[in-house]
This record gives sequence, structure tokens and C-alpha cells, in this order.
Amino acid sequence: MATRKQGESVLEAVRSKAKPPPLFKVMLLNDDYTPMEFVVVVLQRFFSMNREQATRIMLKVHREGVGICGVFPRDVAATKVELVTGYAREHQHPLACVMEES
Ligand code: TYC
Repeated sequence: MATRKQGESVLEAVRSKAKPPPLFKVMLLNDDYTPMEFVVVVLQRFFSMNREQATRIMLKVHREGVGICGVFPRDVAATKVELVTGYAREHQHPLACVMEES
């Protein structure tokens, strides 16, 4: 901490107590009905993945039940969940997209 004599301006380095904002994983869950191709398109459209990345994540979800699409600040993650869920319902697919603090 820097200190100065009286009258001089004082600039002290104050230890910030602010925590960094929390990050949230956005995940897709497997189901038996959503077509694989639709999931690949979702990953490309909403998570900016190329076809190869999207296919790899889709197959991971298909085989393991869950997969991470990305990690984002709370509001961005919540928007992705809403947009993906809305898009899936518009196409009558039960695809589940959820977020969880990481
Ligand atoms: N299990 C689905 C099928 O066999 C494919 C699928 C993959 C569905 C990932 C959802 O998040 C998912 N058609």
C-alpha cells in the first residue's frame, strides 16, 4: 500500500473484494427423438461451431447423455438456453438445453 505525507494526494492500491462474475456452462441433454442433424444445426447456429465440432459434441451427448456447448456469463447463457429451447419447440423437437454454474 502506498502512503504519502499530509497534503499530498494519496493513491492507495485497494484490494478488490469483488468476485469475478460467475460463469455458466450451457449443456445439451440427450433424448430419443430429436434428429442428430437438428442437434448439429443447433450447435452450429447458436454456438458458432463448425460442422466437425458440432458433430463431435452431438455424438458425445448422444453417447454420454450430456455435453457442454460453451461457458458464458449468466445473461448470455440464459439467452442461449431460451433461443435453443424456442428453436427446438418451433420444430416440435423435445431437445433439452440447460445451464449450470461452472
Ligand atoms: N439421441 C438422438 C437420436 O438418436 C440424437 C440426439 C443427440 C438428441 C444429442 C439430443 O442433445 C441431443 N436421434
